[in-house]
Amino acid sequence: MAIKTVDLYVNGQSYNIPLVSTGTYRKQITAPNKSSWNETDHKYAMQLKVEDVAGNVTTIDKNHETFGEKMMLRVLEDTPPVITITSPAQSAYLGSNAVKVEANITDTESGVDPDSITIQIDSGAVISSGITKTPITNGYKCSYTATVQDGQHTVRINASDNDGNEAVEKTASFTVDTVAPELNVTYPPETLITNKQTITVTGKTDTDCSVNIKLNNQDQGPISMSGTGEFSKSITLKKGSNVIVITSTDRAGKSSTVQREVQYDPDAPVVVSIELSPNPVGAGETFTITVEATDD
Ligand SMILES: [Ca+2]
Ligand SMILES: [Ca+2]
Ligand SMILES: [Ca+2]
Repeated sequence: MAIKTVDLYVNGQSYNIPLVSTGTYRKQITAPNKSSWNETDHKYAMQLKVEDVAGNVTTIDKNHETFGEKMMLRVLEDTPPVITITSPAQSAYLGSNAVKVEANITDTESGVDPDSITIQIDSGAVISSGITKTPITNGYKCSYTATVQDGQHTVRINASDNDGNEAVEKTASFTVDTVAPELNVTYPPETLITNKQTITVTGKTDTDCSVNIKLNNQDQGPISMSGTGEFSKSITLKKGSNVIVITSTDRAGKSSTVQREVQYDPDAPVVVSIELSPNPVGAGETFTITVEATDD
């Protein structure tokens, strides 16, 4: 007898495999254009049917004792996952040594392999455990709290999909600064009484800071600063008591505040009365002067 047909069934398609030499059938077949990851056992289950001219059929599928494994086709896609770091933002200044690292990792076909997700801070150990992975559409939202020293750091995130495609590594650089700024106000001193209405507040702070001056609760506007952190601002006092609050804030939001109190007294004393007693006075005798005066 003779074989009539040899057919292969893959992913809903059938292919006739032609005879190429006595007893041998061969065909080049285009694989499904989709990863087999989401199939049972991550493989396409194929069926081979060989029929003779009398109508007898031999079917070989994945359950066949000898050739079962040959009927399982693993198909790999080639698009890597996409990593988006959502925290920390690039160039962020953070005020805490506990840094929240967050990223969304997605892959549209075979999907992100959760075990492939790694986080690395600077040149430290590659972290793969302790990362919280919350499923989102086509992937995971990952979060991890890293403990780092003050200073500049870079976080690196890597991942692969279930078909072994590695994502382009994503990085974010950030600065941790937990120390409040130095703030040295050189003028005015802690308390000052002056007859000048305009005085210049001067001082020095860290170079990465911005300075704010409030006079009697009123913002005195932009303060220019030298490259070495010196600042000065001319302010106009009101008569009487004035409160000056100087605040320096660094880029991580930590601030230091200094307060000064200045009395502005523009008025000369007022003499109310003068009395001499006795007057006239005898030569060489004593007399007493009594002065009444006030000052605001
Ligand atoms: Ca992929
Ligand atoms: Ca600081
Ligand atoms: Ca006075």
